[in-house]
Amino acid sequence: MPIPESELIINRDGSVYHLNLLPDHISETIITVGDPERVPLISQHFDSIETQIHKREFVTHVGYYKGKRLTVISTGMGTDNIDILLNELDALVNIDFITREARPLEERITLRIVRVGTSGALQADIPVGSHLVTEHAVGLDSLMQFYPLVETGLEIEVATGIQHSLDLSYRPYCVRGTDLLREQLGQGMVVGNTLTCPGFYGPQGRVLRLDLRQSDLISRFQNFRHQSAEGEFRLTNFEMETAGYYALGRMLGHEVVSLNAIVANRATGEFATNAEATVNDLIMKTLDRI
Ligand code: R1P
Ligand code: URA
Repeated sequence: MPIPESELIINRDGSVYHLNLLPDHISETIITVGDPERVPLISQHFDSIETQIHKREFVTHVGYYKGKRLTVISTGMGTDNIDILLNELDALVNIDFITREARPLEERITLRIVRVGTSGALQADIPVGSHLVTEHAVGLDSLMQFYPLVETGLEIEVATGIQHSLDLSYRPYCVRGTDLLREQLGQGMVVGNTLTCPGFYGPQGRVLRLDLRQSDLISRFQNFRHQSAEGEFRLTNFEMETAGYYALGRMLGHEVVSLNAIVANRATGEFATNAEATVNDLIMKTLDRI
């Protein structure tokens, strides 16, 4: 059955609705960033840029780095944007835009998607200026209320434990990322478990003029532990997208990894004096390992 025009929206020029990209535009390896201004910071290292397109917060540069074709896309903030990003990227490679049918299984393409983002550490032993690769992502956002994500026993145990320790009325979701990309790109980085929050202030325990429902939210995040045969699980850092990537990546069959430049530490109260350098170092590591 063809996918109706209202579900897969194709612009008049044949590009997908929000990303504004044609199927031919993207490469199979994609670097994603939150901040649109981070896109040229990455593509400035390319040998050549063949395509530059933008719509809303989605800025895309496609080009070659040391002979390898790469795409860099900005997403803006939050997992609602990651829902758009992953569904539209997948449509570009796995749905025929002429027939509007999903490609048969044997023709499906697996994208390699690397998030290069900033993040706050939750634990004192993860210093500002370090780089962290996400092993498990836990989503406090509502995105997985709408998809039939299949989680392992351990993932459900961790998510249920977090629900109880935060006194939440819903169960968060937990997804372990794919090992291959984490090992390739995360060499020498702190390996951590990332909490994805549906906001930067209250949901990350920041108080400016508004009090929190739970004044000890940060220490609840910091002190959460889950023991299993695989060892002790603790939350290491938080940000606003990773769990959406890991969950949609698993369901759509794409390899995804989240690399985090630690710019704040909520245990010590520090913010990086040179966050740009930490992000730039992470960009160079990513380009050289991808
Ligand atoms: C908040 O400042 C933003 O920074 C982090 C969070 O996930 C959120 O998007 O990531 P980026 O630096 O990739 O935007
Ligand atoms: N991004 C976040 O979402 N939180 C932080 O503390 C730092 C960067």
